[in-house]
Amino acid sequence: MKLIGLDYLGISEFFSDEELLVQKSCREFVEKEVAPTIEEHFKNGTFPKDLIKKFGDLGYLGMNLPEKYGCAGLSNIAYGLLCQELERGDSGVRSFVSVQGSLVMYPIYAYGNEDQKNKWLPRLASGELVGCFGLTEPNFGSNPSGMLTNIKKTEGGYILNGSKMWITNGTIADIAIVWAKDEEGVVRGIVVDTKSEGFSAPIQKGKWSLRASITSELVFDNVFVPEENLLPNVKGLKGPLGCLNQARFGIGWGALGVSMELLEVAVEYSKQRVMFDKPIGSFQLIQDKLVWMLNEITKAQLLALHVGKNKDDGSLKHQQVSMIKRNNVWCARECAKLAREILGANGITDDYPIMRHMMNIESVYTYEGTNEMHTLILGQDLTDIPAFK
Ligand code: TGC
Ligand code: FAD
Repeated sequence: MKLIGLDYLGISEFFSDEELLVQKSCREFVEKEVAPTIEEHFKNGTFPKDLIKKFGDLGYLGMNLPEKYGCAGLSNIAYGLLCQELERGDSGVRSFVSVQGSLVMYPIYAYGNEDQKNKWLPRLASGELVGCFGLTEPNFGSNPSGMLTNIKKTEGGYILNGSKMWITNGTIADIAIVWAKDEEGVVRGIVVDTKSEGFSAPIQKGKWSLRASITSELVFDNVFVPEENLLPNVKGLKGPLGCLNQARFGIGWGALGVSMELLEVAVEYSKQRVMFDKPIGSFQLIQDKLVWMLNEITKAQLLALHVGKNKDDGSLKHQQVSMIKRNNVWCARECAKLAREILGANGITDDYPIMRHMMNIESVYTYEGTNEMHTLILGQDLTDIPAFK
């Protein structure tokens, strides 16, 4: 089997047949189930909820987690290719799968006890339950260590107070993984049943980006959380940051899917569109843009492949994840501008996916650590000097 789509350097041989099969079947799934309705969902600001059960049936939710919890147990590279194909469809669709698998199932898997894993993972894997991940607060985005959301011990559990902002899937979630400080000021992770008294999740409106994705505020007004919902096996900010490594990895691959589609659309258009009696693809200035995209996408592919190999063999450093997230989302953002230029006026219409991807990628550039945060993480790794403050 071979990679579908751009493979300029012939890297198919570095993927297993199982991984290539994931790519192929997800490509077909996106063409059949996502592409026909995504523009309408984007315009209406709705998430295609009918996909949730289908994701579950196909093993897309927590794909790289073990089979014993109802997951597919596939490699991290397979998960990366899944994200690539889903995001080619739409960043909002990939976001749903990222949040569910990397930010909700992963912390239960990595920091939960056996009872918690058995209680929640199989139902999250099947799509019966939807989860969300609450880290960001209105005044603490890039710097989550300042969070004000807190838990206080009470009989049989904890009382949760505070609020979270910009939370993907918040309004439709059955459970929320919430990061809050305990009475000693230590960050802890808790699983909050969204039907609890005092919990609300109003939808955030007015987005021009990631419109086919639900984004919400989470408000906790004296919410009681039972003792058994505290994730016992992690304390401190490394808990949520450890989850972000999983999601940032998937985003790095997802952004590749966007870049690849943008290049394909731009190449096709440049061969068809005639100006000054010639296809615009015959002009050197157009070819320069296409080759820039080809070059950067190919480098981004190699980065994704190698970071994926490191993740699969257990040698991955979180700074390497910052590199793939930073580079590959930047690449997609630049490709969106170039593809839009090549299509001229047609580039701004919904006849092509360019503006939707361009608007989506603005969120992707900011969430899961802004481009600047990842620059500083890498800068610290090089110099041993943190430059955040
Ligand atoms: P710092 O002192 O550096 O670290 C605190 C502790 O955490 C450890 N650590 C990590 N552990 C695992 N993975 C990582 N990536 C880690 N980075 C740091 C560190 O070793 C330390 O451990 P210990 O044992 O010494 O306690 O923490 P800091 O407060 O200085 O923060 C560093 C900074 C700025 C890099 C971090 O806060 C950061 O990454 N900020 C960006 C925030 C962010 O990415 N938010 C994302 C919210 S979720 C989201 O956007 C979901 S979008 C969902 C969708 O796809 O729709
Ligand atoms: P700020 O931190 O206010 O940053 C503003 C600007 O200042 C940025 O350019 C930033 O890079 C820059 N900046 C900040 N500090 C520094 C510095 N030290 N040096 C240089 N520049 C700096 N969060 C969740 O917890 N869960 C979710 O599910 C989730 N989903 C999201 C979905 C969407 C659609 C969006 C847009 C966001 C989502 N987020 C989520 C929040 C996201 O993680 C934050 O938006 C992100 O971490 C940045 O925080 P901020 O928006 O408050 O920006």
